[in-house]
Amino acid sequence: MKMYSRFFVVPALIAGLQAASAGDITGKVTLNGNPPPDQVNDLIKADPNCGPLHKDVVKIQFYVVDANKGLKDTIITLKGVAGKSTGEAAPAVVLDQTGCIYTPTILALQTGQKLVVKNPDPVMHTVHPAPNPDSGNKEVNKSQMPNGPDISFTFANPERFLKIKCDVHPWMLSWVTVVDNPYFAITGADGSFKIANVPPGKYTIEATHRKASGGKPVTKEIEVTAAGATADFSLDGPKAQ
Ligand SMILES: [Cu+2]
Repeated sequence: MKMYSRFFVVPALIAGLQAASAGDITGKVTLNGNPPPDQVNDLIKADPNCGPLHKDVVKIQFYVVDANKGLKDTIITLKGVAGKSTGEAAPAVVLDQTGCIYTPTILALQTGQKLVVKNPDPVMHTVHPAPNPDSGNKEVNKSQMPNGPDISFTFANPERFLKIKCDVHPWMLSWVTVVDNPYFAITGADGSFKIANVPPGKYTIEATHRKASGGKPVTKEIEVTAAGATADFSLDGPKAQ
């Protein structure tokens, strides 16, 4: 009889743990409509220092969409989890400058999490975070010599698409979304995303792209259980708006 009681107790314990455990939110963002043609970056071509670093024509892509309309670089965030930043303990996020182009151009990190900017270029850049004045984040402008040491920044307050620019090269722009919790994601090349280990509960989930749907958040209501949750979004391209 002892054997039987052991077999029954263990599944009951596992079921109890799962009821209170976190789940993953997964989903996909697609673009409704067609993206506009990419623009040619004429400024970089004309620049005597940066132009020769590129053999091919450099394009500016506002919408990165795959064959199935999956929309890359959409920021996914949750409401109702504010003030839970783990940014100070999180690994740094890297922003690279190669050929006078920021890579990636869309980033997201937490308040207090380090943004490390690298300059492997044979060109001097300035790294100039220019936050929205309402955010309370600080504007800073630092020069970075060719192959110079890394520069680090942190941001104290949440902000959507905080602009980072280079005052030497006006086409250099990167957009950093700062959140105050670890529950966020950026969609990949196929438009999909995953936010892992979200505490169970009801949330408003937001998908924000810098251009699609007018750059405004598109929201959905979800409930996360131990089995997770899914949230798919369709954001409007320029012709669908
Ligand atoms: Cu520059």
